[in-house]
Order: sequence, then structure tokens, then C-alpha cells
Amino acid sequence: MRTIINVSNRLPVTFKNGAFTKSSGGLISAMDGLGSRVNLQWIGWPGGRIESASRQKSIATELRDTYHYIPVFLDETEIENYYDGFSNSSLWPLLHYLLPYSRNEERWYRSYHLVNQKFSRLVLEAIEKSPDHPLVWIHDYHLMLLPAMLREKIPDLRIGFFLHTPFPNFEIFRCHPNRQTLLEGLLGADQIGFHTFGYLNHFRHTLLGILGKASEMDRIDNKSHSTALGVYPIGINIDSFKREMQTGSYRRYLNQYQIAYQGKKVVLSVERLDYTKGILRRLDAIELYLKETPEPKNTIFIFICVPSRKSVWEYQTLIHKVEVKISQINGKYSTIMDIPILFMNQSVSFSELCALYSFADVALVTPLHDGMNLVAKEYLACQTQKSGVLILSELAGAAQELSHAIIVNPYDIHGVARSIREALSLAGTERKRMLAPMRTRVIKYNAVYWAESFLSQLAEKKDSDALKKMNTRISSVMERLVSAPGKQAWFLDYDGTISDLKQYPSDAAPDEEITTLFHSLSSLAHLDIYLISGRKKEDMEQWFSPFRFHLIAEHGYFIKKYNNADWEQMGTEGEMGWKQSVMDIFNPYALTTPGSSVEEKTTSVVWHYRRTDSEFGTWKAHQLLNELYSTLSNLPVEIRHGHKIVEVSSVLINKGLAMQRFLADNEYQYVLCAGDDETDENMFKVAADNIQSFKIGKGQTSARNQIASPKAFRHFLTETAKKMQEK
Ligand code: GDG
Repeated sequence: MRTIINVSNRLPVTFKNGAFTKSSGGLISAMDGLGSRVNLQWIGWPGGRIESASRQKSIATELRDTYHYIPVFLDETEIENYYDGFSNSSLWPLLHYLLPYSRNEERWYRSYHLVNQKFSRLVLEAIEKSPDHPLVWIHDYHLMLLPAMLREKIPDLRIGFFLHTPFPNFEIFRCHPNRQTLLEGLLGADQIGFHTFGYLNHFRHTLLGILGKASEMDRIDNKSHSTALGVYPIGINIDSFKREMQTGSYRRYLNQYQIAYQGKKVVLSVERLDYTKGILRRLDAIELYLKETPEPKNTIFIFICVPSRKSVWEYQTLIHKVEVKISQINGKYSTIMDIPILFMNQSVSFSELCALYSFADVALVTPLHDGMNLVAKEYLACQTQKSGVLILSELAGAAQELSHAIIVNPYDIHGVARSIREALSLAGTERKRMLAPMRTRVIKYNAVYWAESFLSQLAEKKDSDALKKMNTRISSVMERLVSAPGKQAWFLDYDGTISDLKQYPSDAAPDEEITTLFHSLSSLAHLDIYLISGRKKEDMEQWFSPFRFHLIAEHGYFIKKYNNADWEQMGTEGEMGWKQSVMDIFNPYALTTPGSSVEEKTTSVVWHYRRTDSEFGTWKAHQLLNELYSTLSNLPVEIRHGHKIVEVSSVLINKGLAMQRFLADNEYQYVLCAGDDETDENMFKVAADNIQSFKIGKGQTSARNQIASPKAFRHFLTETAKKMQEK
């Protein structure tokens, strides 16, 4: 049975008046639903302030023994700075696009960092005690720094992160003063989950905009690991609703409502009292609806607003505004027989909630922004009697899945008022037609489905398993290289092959690991190492002259034997006469695509677009390629679309031709060549029994072997060199 360490700001229990009460909610239900299939431990804050050390100890023991929970105790300043401050007054509004509500204090961030460290210590302790290799699943915006903190301590730990809120677009997220560290914190995870594709895409654009990191739709590669990105819309605990609706208590409430609201239509709203839920705008829409509807209106609007975050100023003013607005509307539109809005600033029991969901003719769910919104799904699940109608904000994540609802823009109060009228007048057949597919979906893709799909993806050790398979084949290549008699030539590309790809080419200078590897290769007298790159000769000379390497720059146009002082040139400048016309095509693209640049090399011209908006950059690259193909067809050039570059280079020069030249001039018994991109394919095509070729990374290739990453290839070279030295 696998151990899951689930980490969230709050534990699923609250400690109050000397006892624990179990809370409810999507996440709790989802984890409960996994049942005995996993060994679940949960780390989080039990709520409240428990300051005495002995009290903390006894509570921790009780929580551990009864529930397998590990409490994180917060003191008064941590609650003020980490929770009320950074989490709820800085991040929460920003993640919901409400920038004017987002405030920042440096002490808030300091506390956020310290509390994330506190969580990290407890997770590490739990891992140490764990009998197996646990998966760690971290939830939500309170703990964005935690993934990187854990990764630093245990590099091969499997870490998942799920964001329950929206992820806003780049223009919003960029406004946060700690944007960079927050993103770097998240990238410590192996997998990050979002409710919708839109949030995922915003995250990718933000990574590019803030960290300059390009990503794939489903993945971003970091130095030490890759982070999978995925869409996992959370569901509800369907079984708990089904069970509750079988109880006597549920039936009693339902009966009471049927008697009390006979002849009336009920429109229901349920939420935490939060400014993101759009309560004030909704009240404006209801006022408009009441104004435009003649008597008798026969409609009651029920608001269940659960008190929330009462120590935060914005929430204190919100309750005041809501109360004033409701009392104005009720004052104006009540009759002796009718009060239009019933407002409860308290929670109701689960039985009452289910009975209300089941009884209401319409659910009015109009958040200004909402990660998912479980209330919408819960309402549909309980609609077994009436075929009720869901009015749903297009800015709730749930709208992506529940397209048969009446979808509204919550800011458009006229539109919302119209949709209330439409919902109340829909015929039964139409209501049934709308409800059925949504109910099917909510029942099928429930909370357990959500947790299982996130965790099973996280548990799949795809990368490392694939690597293991490759390693078995590669170890036999290593044996052959080690045991081969006589001289060997190794042609090694540098960027993306030996060194990881960096944001800026100048960041790729050999670090300590590469320097040690290069010294050990230099010491092997029977090896001739050719570093073969698209880089300029100046770069190569600066970085690689301390080693006993031959240098081949600009794909073979310049070469420098290690015992020669000068570079030799393999062609004439005259052969490169096409460059100016290519520059003339490239330059307008550099001008009109912010963040892109043109680089002129001796044998090629390159347009770099790694720093551009990824969508716009890719679109412009395709435009440029079309133009190049149609105008350069008669020139001796090759056009290449590489990783965030478009390159036009001379056909008279390539790495394969350069390699062949050296093979013809020397007697080598065994040859190795390695590279990561299209320019290296020319080497891989030079086939012979004694040539072992390696492609680094994914993709189609003519190479005989493929290896996952520069890191894995460095490991291969280091091990091979070690064995050769021992021989
Ligand atoms: C966050 C994200 C995302 C409410 N009133 C009562 C009551 N509730 C329960 C509901 C529902 C839950 O509270 C509210 O969940 P939501 O999803 O609507 O909203 P948030 O609390 O803001 O949750 C949100 C969610 O995380 C999950 O990822 O969907 O977007 O903001 O389950 O039933 N329960 C009872 N009485 C009440 O009066 N018993």
C-alpha cells in the first residue's frame, strides 16, 4: 500500500472548545474516497492558536493516533502574516484578478517563507519515518514555496502540487512583488495540476514572461527534473450526497421546505462570504429582476453565506455592504406576504444543504472568478426531483465542463437578470434536456476520480523507467567502447549534449562537473576528442582551450587542432555571399517581434525567438519559414527550424562533412558521435560498424542510440572514462 503525504494549509479537522470536528469539502471527500487503498497521512494546520507546548504535544498525539494527521501549529504572528496577510490578502485576490484588493507587506512574505519551511520540516520527518517511498501531494496557494524546498532536500522525491484557485494571466501575475520566487517554488514539483486548460496556459505564459522559461503544453524541463503540467478538474464526493439523500433528516427538511415555500419558486445561492463570489453584483442583478417583474413575483432568493476570513479587513467591509444591500432590496420589494431575499450569514447542516439543493428550482452561481466552484456541481448531483436549472458564471472553472448550464457574465447585471427570468420560465422538457448530461458528468468525474487520476500520473515514473530501459542497452555500448583496442575519435556537440540548454548561450560555460569530466577525458591518451559545435570560434577557444580537445566551430567552418595556435578555415568568404539577402529577410522579423534577435555567424544567420511571447513567436517563425522557403530555393543553403530558432546555413558546411574529413585523415578503430539537434543528424548519417552515435533527448533521429538528457549523457561519459582509466 502506497503512502501519500497530503499537505494543505488546513487539516480536515478543526480544534475548537477542546474537541475536534471533522470539516467537509471537495479535497477531504476526495482523499476519504481513496479509502484503504492508500496509506494516507495529512499535514496541515488544525486552526486556532494552541500555544502551550504540552497542549500541542497531546493534540499531536491524538491526531496521529486517531486520524494519521500531523498538525502544523501556527502562532499569533504567523496567522496574522502568513495566513491573513500573504495568503489571503496578497495572493488570494491576485489569483482571482482582483488586483486592487491585493496588498503586500515584506513581513508577510518573510512569514510565508518561514511557515513553508515549517511545513517542509514536518514533511521531511514524515518521509523519514515512512516505510516506503511516499508521494507528496501539496495543495494550494498557501504552500507555493514548499515544492522547491522539498526538492532541494530530497532530489528524487515525487512531489505533486495542485492549485485550487485560478492561475491568472501574465499581466496580472507579473504585478506580484515575489512573482519569481513563487514560480521557482512551484517548479520544484514533478507535477502541477490546474482545474482548467486556461489556467495551465496562463501559467506557461507566465513562466516564459517572468523566468524566460519556454515549456511544452504538458511539461517544462528544469535543470534537475521535468515538471509535468496537467488539467484535473476537481469533482464532488458523490457518495456522500447519495447517502445523505437516503436519510430521514434529509427527508424531514425537504418536507418542511415543501410546506413553507408552497407555490413559490426558490433561487438558491450558497458560498463562503467572499468578494470573489460576486455577491454584490448578483444582488444588483436581483434588484433589477425584481424591478422588472410584476407582482405577484412568487420567487424567493435564498442566500447561504458562510462566514469566512473574518479577521481580514475586506471581508469585514463586505459583510456590511451585503447586509445593507439586502436590507435595501427587502425594504423596497417586500410585501406583507413575501420577502424577496432570505439571507443567512451562517452555515447549514449537510442534511439541510442537500435538501436545499434538491428543492431549489434554480441555483444562481455567479462568482467573479472561481477556480472550480463545487456548489454548482453539488446542486446538479442533488437535482433528482425537479430538473432544476443552473445559472453559472463563465468565470468559474466549472463553466468549462458544464456547458449545458445558462452561462452568464457575472459583471453583466442586465444579462444575469435576464437569465433569472429565462431560468424560471423554462419548460420541464427543456430543463431535463439541460440537466441530464451535466448530472452524468458530475456523477462520473467525481472527487475520487480526480484524486486517483492526479496521483496515478504522479506515481508513474515514466522518465526514470524509460531511462532504465535505455541504460541497459547503453551499458553494452559502454562495454564495447571500453574494450575496443587502438585509437578512438569522439565527436561531441556541446549545448544540449554535454551542457543543459540554458536561457542565454553565455550561461552555458563549463561548470565544475563538466570541467572534471573534460579533464578526465583529456587524460585518456587513446582518445581524440573533437568538440563540434555551431558556436563561434571565440566562444569555444575561451571555454575549451584548457583541455586536450580539437575544436570545430560553426558546424565545421573553423577548426583548431589542440596543439595548433591558429584556427583553419574550411571554406571561403565568397561562398557565403547569400548572407546579406537572408539578413534582409530576418531583420524586419526582429523588429516586429519583441524579444527576438538576429545573430550573424560566419556560415549561417540565426533568428532567435526564445524570449518572445510563445504563441506570437511561433506564429512569426512559421511566417518567416514560408518566406524563406519561397525566396531562397536557388541558394546553396539549408533552412532549419530548431528549438526556438530559425537558421539558414551553408550546405557546403556541416558537422557530418567535418567529421568525415577527420575520419579520412586518421586511423581510428572506434568512433563515437553525439548531439541533440538537427545539425547533429549529419554526423549520425555517417554510418559504419565502428561508429556509435547518440542522440540526446526525444525526437526522430538517425542515431543508433538515444539517451534522455545531457545529465544522463554526462553520467555515461564519466562512467566510460572511469572504466577506461581502470583498464
Ligand atoms: C476553493 C476554490 C474550488 C458551503 N456552505 C455550506 C457548505 N459549503 C460547502 C459546499 C462546497 C464548499 O463548501 C465550497 O466549495 P467551492 O468550490 O464552492 O468554493 P471554495 O470554498 O472557495 O473552494 C474553488 C475549491 O477550492 C475546490 O478546489 O472549487 O474554486 O475557491 O463543498 O458544499 N457545506 C455545509 N454547509 C454550508 O452551509 N455543510
